[in-house]
Amino acid sequence: MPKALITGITGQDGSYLAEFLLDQGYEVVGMVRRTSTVNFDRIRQFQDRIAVVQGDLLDQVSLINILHEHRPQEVYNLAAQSFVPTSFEQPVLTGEFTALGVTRMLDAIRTVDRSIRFYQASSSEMFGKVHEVPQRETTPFHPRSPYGVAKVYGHWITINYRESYDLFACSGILFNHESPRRGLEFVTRKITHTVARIKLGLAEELRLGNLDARRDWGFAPDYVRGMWRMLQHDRPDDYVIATGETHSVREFCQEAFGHAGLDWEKHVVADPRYFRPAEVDLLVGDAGKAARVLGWKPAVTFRDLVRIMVDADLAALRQGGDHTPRVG
Ligand code: NAP
Ligand code: G4F
Repeated sequence: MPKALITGITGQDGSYLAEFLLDQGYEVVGMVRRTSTVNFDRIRQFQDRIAVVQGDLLDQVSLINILHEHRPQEVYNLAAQSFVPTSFEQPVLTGEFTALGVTRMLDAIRTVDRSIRFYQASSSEMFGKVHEVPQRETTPFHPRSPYGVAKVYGHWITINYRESYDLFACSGILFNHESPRRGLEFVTRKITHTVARIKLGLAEELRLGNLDARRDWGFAPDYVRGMWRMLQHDRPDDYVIATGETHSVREFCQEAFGHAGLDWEKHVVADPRYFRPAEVDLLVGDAGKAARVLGWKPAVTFRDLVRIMVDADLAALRQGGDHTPRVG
């Protein structure tokens, strides 16, 4: 039975990846950091089928100990401070988690077992102020936030360890991917969750920032398949994973409110608090290399993604009531 270690297992992608790997017959070890109350909402349904271990990307000893004790063949490094606005408020901490955390894990692998295959969760935020459209593996980076800068570091240190120590290390440049498990502060989930609350009479307005920003939005379960395929190939390499379609935040609103039978213009309010010091205006990826080499293709379209998310938020609110933590 192959064994995989996932950092960031309590996040959106970590939870889908763990389910996918369990279905493939893997033994899954999930690394979680210590918190005063447990935060296992996304992994509760399969928690008894995985090993949960404590570790932190800030603490290299914990990473070395986990690798020694559990001996995984594959490591998926998904843990990060992943919210772009927070990276402007906490740039140093973001660098510690999202940039140096990658080096800590790579060096732990170099020390403990160089045969481990390593996946780094890189991001389309690295393209930032884009130099070409669509963006592909060879497009130059121009990050626009401390988060984007930290991810560029993570990407290059992954390549550096591959070239220096012959590690099987891959960097997956994933464009935005969403799901009903997306954190509530990210724009897609903020929209679908508020649409559901408005529909059920629990809210009246949705306050948003830049409606003109365009993103290439895919479905997270499709994207974790891409991560796995990278580590099954016979050579380590870097791949863009994207749908090839781009839509504005405004279009996402239109689709989400429309699906619930609501008029978005009656509810969406512009709020300068949600604008960023520097914006990424347009992202659209070319996943041609992943299609050719890995046979990867997305299954869920933009329209279906919005519907899946709105329907899930409506169902959850109808079933469980409104326990929404107030964000932002
Ligand atoms: P997410 O939901 O924010 O999850 C982040 C995970 O990282 C959580 O499990 C969090 O644990 C963990 N974490 C944060 N700091 C840590 C630390 N110091 N030590 C150990 N664990 C730590 O993110 P996601 O959307 O699943 O994304 C997964 C990865 O892909 C991230 O690296 C993200 O930057 C990258 N990425 C995401 C997208 C996207 O569109 N989703 C696109 C490109 C790249 P807690 O539960 O304790 O907070
Ligand atoms: O949903 P967002 O916060 O995602 P963003 O910044 O694109 O980052 C996400 O995708 C990256 C991949 O490209 C990941 F690496 C990263 O970890 C994260 O998962 O914002 C999307 C767009 C932005 O242009 C933002 O300015 O939506 C715009 N927006 C407009 N109003 C808003 C809001 N974003 C948020 N979060 N909240 C708003 O009220």
